[in-house]
Amino acid sequence: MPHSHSPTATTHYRICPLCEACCGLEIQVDGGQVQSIRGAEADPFSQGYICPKAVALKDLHEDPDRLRTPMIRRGVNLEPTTWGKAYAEIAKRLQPIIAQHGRDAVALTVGNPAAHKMGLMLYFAKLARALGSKNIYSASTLDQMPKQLQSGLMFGTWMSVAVPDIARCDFLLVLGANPLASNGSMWTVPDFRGKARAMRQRGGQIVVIDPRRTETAEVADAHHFIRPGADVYLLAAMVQTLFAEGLVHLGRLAELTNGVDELRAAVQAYAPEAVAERCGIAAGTIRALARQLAATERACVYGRIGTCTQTFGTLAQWLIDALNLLTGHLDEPGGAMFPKAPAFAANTLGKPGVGKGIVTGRHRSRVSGAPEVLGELPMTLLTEEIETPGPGQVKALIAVASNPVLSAPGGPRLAKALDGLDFMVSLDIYLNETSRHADVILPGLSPLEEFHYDMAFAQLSHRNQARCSAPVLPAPEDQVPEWQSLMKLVAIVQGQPADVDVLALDDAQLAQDLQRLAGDNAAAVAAALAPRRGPERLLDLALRSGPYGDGFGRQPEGLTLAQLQAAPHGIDLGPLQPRLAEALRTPSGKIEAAPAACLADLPRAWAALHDAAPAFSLIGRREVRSNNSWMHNLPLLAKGPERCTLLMHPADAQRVGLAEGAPARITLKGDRQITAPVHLSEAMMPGVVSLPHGWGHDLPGAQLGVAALRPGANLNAVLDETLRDPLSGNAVLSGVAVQVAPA
Ligand SMILES: Nc1nc2c(c(=O)[nH]1)N[C@H]1C(S)=C(S)[C@@H](COP(=O)(O)OP(=O)(O)OC[C@H]3O[C@@H](n4cnc5c(=O)[nH]c(N)nc54)[C@H](O)[C@@H]3O)O[C@H]1N2
Ligand SMILES: Nc1nc2c(c(=O)[nH]1)N[C@H]1C(S)=C(S)[C@@H](COP(=O)(O)OP(=O)(O)OC[C@H]3O[C@@H](n4cnc5c(=O)[nH]c(N)nc54)[C@H](O)[C@@H]3O)O[C@H]1N2
Ligand code: SF4
Ligand SMILES: [Mo]
Repeated sequence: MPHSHSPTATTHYRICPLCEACCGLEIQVDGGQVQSIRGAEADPFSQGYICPKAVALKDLHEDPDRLRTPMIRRGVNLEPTTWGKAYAEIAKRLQPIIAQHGRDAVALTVGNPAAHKMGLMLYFAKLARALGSKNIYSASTLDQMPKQLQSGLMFGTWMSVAVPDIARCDFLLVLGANPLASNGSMWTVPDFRGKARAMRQRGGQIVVIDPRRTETAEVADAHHFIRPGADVYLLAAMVQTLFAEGLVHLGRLAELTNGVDELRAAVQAYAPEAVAERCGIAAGTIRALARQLAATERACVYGRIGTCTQTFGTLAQWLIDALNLLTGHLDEPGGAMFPKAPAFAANTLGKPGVGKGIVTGRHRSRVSGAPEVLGELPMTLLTEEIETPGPGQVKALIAVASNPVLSAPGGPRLAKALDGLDFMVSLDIYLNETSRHADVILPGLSPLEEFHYDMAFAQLSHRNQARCSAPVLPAPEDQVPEWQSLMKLVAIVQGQPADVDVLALDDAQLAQDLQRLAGDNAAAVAAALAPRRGPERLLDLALRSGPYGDGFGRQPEGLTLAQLQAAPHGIDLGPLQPRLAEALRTPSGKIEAAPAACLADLPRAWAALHDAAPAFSLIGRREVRSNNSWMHNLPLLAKGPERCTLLMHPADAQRVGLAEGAPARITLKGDRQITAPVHLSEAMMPGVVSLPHGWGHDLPGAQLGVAALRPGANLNAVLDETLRDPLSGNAVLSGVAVQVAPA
């Protein structure tokens, strides 16, 4: 229903691209201007829920600092230029580097917004393939790579991620996640607060394990502090308890599971008494949690970024799903279930129930020898690959929607390394902390100007669904969509001239792909997809050949993009269904309860069990009005109290001589230090301090007028880029030992 009084106003429905909740928005436009943004009540998935970030889409669209033309370096300055000149410069500079130093000399990074823009996601993959460099880096190794690796090892694909079926769950154990602030992650669940309330109203319980008594803990039934990085011990002791007390019950999955005996043997020494001190949780509490999980018919363990960004990240993810499996809660209503996405899900393709599984370590990083995981190397190793001379040294970088100067540990060292590159391109909508190092910046469209479909999050949804959005506003005629810029880069790294016709190239690539996928039917399929192009065409192909699709006529009632576009609020595909027998893609056709890589890594945790506690452990946090490193330039979100503060327990503060509001110096070692104001909080576990990431907008050369007014401190200027989970390559961002003193 239109809310505006203006007769010329139009109403548009748009999925919010700002976080993983994927809320449906209702946007009123008049005279080419956004008049209002509110939750779309009729959206079957989000039912009207939104948070303040969605309203700030207007600020983002109108932000005068948002780039609308390419930028090119002239001396120390970046200046506006034409698209033609920008592409020509890239070809002129990049092609000789590849010719002289080889493909590995060009590195790619891709950041978080690419998960929310299908043009970026699909065409970044094409660029990586065309370039053929080993130096591919992404935000995944600052985030969820342990979850993806564990899911791949146990269930066979990198996106076979089990998510809580909250609508039917009666006991939810949450570790290292704060969905009340983050709105959920690796679990697309708009309005967590409402769903948690509904769950508790019908008698369900939520228990939170976190070194901070978070906003989520406040709405839960119980909260237990845990010493940072100790989740592996808590989880192993819970698994041990299940075995020791005869509480293991796999149910119908028993005959579909390998490795239960190996799992039992592996955790045998992890009695709750052995780990209680390291966890900061009493042995009796650990046992009680295991018993409650086993005794509740519909229950689920959910762990998120706090359990990933630590040195035992993959082990923790493994034990989380081991608990779900051993208590009969995997693939069961109310437990941890596998969404069935309408498009792009590897666990809906090919032969059901068996597959190639996943492999890692097909190559290693040149300097530190870290294994490739999901085709990537750890983000924290990019700096040394730029700094270290020799064959294979990184000489050029293409950064796509990625701001590692703020978002990766050791940011200032990376910034210095970027200045040593021969050439750098950023695809970014701002001239910011990272793109200021580029020789060419190619901007993208505003989200309101683009077609949208959530490739990744439909695979992680608490309910099966298909939704897409048309552009709300027309794209300016002189701007190029990002998929076309990426296609241009594909051509350039293949040695083609900068003025190549990217639309023709896209057509040619599709024809090749269809030949492979559809054989004799390739021409008919291509005709059925016409006249769509680019990402929309690939989406139509994926939907129609997907599990609900029309199969290009084989299932005439099935889904097509045209059908989806005719449903303004999308299509509800119902509650999650048990589907693991069909969804498995492991070579054995079984759930691997004890992956060899995890078994081999577990002794490392045992060896560290008695490591001394540091004076202070530094952890991160998220707040509703902030989003990683790039939404601090939007006035609506930037106003209000200072957000980049160091939370500290009052007793700790008193001990080191800090009072509310006083500047604290946080030191890793030597001159690795930052300063942030203290905010006293009883919600902090003593010995643990918390600072949000993504701040530090005071670097010269950036063009962020609003953010620069209150820059905050860069947490990643102090964190240690040498710490990572050896299995997944994920950075350690939590529980890092620091000193805190008055500044
Ligand atoms: N210490 C610490 N560090 C962390 C984390 C933490 O918890 N603690 N969290 C980590 C996590 S989970 C993540 S995902 C990463 C995120 O880190 P990044 O992957 O670097 O992502 P953002 O910080 O969101 O920065 C996004 C960049 O993309 C640009 N951008 C925004 N929209 C668009 C667009 O539409 N097109 C293009 N081309 N560019 C766009 C922005 O201007 C910005 O430069 O940070 C990680 N860093
Ligand atoms: N408003 C807002 N929303 C966001 C983002 C944002 O920046 N702002 N970022 C988005 C992104 S990219 C992501 S990946 C998601 C992340 O979504 P979440 O995983 O929900 O992230 P956080 O809110 O940081 O919650 C992580 C929690 O882990 C706790 N923690 C830290 N160390 C440990 C530990 O060792 N053990 C345990 N058990 N807990 C620990 C922290 O105290 C914190 O409460 O959020 C997304 N949503
Ligand atoms: S919760 Fe996330 S998806 Fe929903 S409105 Fe807020 S930012 Fe957008
Ligand atoms: Mo993330």
